[in-house]
Amino acid sequence: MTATPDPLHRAAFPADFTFGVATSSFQIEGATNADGRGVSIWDTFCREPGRIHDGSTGDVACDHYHRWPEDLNLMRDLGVDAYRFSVAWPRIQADGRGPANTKGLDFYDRLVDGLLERGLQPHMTLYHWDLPQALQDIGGWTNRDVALRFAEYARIVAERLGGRVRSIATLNEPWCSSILSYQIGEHAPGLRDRRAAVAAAHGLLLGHGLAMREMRALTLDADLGIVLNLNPAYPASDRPEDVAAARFVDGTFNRWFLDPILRAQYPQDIVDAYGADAPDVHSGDLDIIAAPIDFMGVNYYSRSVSSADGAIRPSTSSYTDMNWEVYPQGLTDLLVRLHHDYPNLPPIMITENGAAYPDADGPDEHGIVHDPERVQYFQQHLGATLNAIDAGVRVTGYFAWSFMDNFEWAYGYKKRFGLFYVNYGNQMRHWKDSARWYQTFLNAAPAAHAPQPEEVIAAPQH
Ligand code: IFM
Repeated sequence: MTATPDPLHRAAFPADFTFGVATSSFQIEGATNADGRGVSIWDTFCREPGRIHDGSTGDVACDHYHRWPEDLNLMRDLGVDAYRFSVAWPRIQADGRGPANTKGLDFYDRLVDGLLERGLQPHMTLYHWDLPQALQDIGGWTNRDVALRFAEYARIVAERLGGRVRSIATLNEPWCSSILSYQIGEHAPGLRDRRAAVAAAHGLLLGHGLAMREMRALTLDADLGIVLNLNPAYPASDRPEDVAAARFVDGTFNRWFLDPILRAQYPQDIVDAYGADAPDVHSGDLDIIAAPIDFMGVNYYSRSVSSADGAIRPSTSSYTDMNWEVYPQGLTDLLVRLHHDYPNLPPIMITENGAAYPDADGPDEHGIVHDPERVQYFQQHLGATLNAIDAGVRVTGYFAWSFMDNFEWAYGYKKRFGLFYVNYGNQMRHWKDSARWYQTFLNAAPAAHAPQPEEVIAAPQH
């Protein structure tokens, strides 16, 4: 295995490796009433008292709906190859069905053209949680009709934009839009019902498979796939009960989504554990869900450590502002494990990786935010990615989460994940040291000698 070069630079990665940044529609766009957009479940959820920690909404967010040209300019200055964004379903079909809203499609059309004009590859996600409220009113993802509506929406968007984007992911993190949303109740629609959550997970996967079928029929050049958030589960000890606890976490979090997509089956141990709450799988569903994909998107943030008595928090580790353990080795382990356990695995794109830190001091007198912990987080996880590539795993891209600070769901605007700092008072974007570091990493030629610190900090071009 090659040791991670110090300092790390992109030349250590395969020449065609894609580096990008990622966001999602509801977290940045704002303009929730513009141009015929319908109401999403997150608009509703934000208005329910106590749901969002700081009482905020997505009404303005980063105002990206109006400021996208400046944001794309910043991405170009940053030097990334690619931008991963998501399409807001209620902008395309206000109630989740029926004819497309042209003005909604026009927005993403301009965005895609704006990316291409700046030499940036568009990577599009169709569903990053902003379900039209009208579809929640008929049961959301627990209603199989919603999976059919999703396939129809996917066709509409792919017909209009699919010829110009590099990849299309159907869903982002179906664990979050099912278990976290219908069982744990932390995300919209905020239910606490395991049976509904498991049904929603199945509905989402079915929607993914049906959307794949619709989009394949269009014979696009874009790669088609899905994005899962995966959480490697480690036992706290070798005791059989701790090992079993970790296996259960792995089963509900990871295998529940990986196995149907890559093996056309649900993991039997978890089907048994769910008992009467297991999903109602119709004949043919699993073949639809297991339609071949061109890439597997992996979002990695942290790991879990399980014991028979519950989750453990290793005391020697450091934690991000989300209280998530910083554990880069988990990314290498996860990628290697996927490679070994799933013979049908297509190339992996790391579609999200990043860390929230408070950035409490805000911009300094030069307008720069100093975020050394985030710089270190990115360095460590890019190194962990490189180690997996060296171990033989096919990883083709890495997208930092996030391009800029944004609406962090139930946490509102208090958690900052951005490479760029957003002043929500005046909507100014500020470079953080992590953005400057990424810029240097992306632009640096392989060094013939170990550069001194002043050589590796490039001045931002903005
Ligand atoms: O902000 C989210 C994103 O929407 C989905 N993946 C995890 C990120 C950090 O929580």
